[in-house]
Amino acid sequence: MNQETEKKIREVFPAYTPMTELPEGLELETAREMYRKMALIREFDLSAKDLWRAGKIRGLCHAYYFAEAIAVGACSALREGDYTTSTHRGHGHALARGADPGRMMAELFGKAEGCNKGKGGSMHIADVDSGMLGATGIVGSGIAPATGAALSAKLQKNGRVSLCFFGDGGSNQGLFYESMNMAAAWKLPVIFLCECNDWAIGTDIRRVTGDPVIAHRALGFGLPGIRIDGFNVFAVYAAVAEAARRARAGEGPTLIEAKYMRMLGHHVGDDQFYRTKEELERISVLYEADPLLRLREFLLNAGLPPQTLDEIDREEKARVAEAVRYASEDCHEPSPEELYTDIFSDIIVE
Ligand SMILES: Cc1ncc(C[n+]2csc(CCOP(=O)(O)OP(=O)(O)O)c2C)c(N)n1
Repeated sequence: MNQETEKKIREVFPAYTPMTELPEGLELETAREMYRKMALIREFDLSAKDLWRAGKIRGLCHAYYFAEAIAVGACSALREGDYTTSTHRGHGHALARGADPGRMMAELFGKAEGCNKGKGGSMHIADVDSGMLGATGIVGSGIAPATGAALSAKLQKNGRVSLCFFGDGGSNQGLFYESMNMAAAWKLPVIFLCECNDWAIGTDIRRVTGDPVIAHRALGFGLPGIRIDGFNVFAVYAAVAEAARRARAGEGPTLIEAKYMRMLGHHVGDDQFYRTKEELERISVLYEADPLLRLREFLLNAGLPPQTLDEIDREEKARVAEAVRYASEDCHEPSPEELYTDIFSDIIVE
């Protein structure tokens, strides 16, 4: 990226940081696989958007477009067995933890073979086997279960860490403060990761938030709070790796605010007429900071041949196409008898 473009990006997005080197402890092969995960999420959500707009899937559907570096950077710094909770915008979180795209797409189609037997839809994907305890349409409500999972890890001394994703809108929910307070007092191994895009549907953060720097809120609880570039997958990885190290060492929680920008509407059917033409024009420079393209550029500069990355793009596109085919052709509508089963949660966090 040339200096002129970088300057323009910083004017709109001051959190921008260049991707100059691999973070400590991260191999180039792992970074390449992070690219694969980001490409998968991008393709999955662009397909879901088209399918929703074509009337093939029902219920609200929120794209993780342009936030891919946050889920992938964060989940790559976690270990198998660690816990995550998610939001209404959770496809990226589930895929980054390793959930199966076919079963996820079946869930979006409301099919019995879906991760939640077709009863949850886009906003309620859970994949407990991969550590994804659940997404939720109730804004901010993943924060308390993640704190509870961290308490269970602490009591059982199993070395696990719990990470909750939530938005800047979610950060204005009371249970965020209750959870942070309890986690700080009891030094629970939990990471609070705010995906801050400055918008909650059509409400600008500055209208409803006294101090729009979410990271500052950690101060009141005696915790470290950091703000990072959410378009930079390495910055996210490094911040979560350090927070996880702290958590496993018994030093307690961390609040991370990953800044990014929501380039599409709130959900895939939202044409966001509440954003002015001037704002949309102003942020259009951020297409130059596309998190997927930034990682691609880094990998090319590190010596990976373009063919390798093109091949990954093709493979992940094919995976998503197969997921759509599976969901629409091979899967079944749930039977009416299923209506009254699985109504209450029986997930036991071991
Ligand atoms: C408790 C609650 N209040 C309001 C809503 C309606 N609602 C759905 S998404 C949303 C905005 C959430 O914004 P944010 O947490 O910043 O996440 P983003 O959509 O930006 O990823 C709101 C207000 C809801 N689902 N739950």
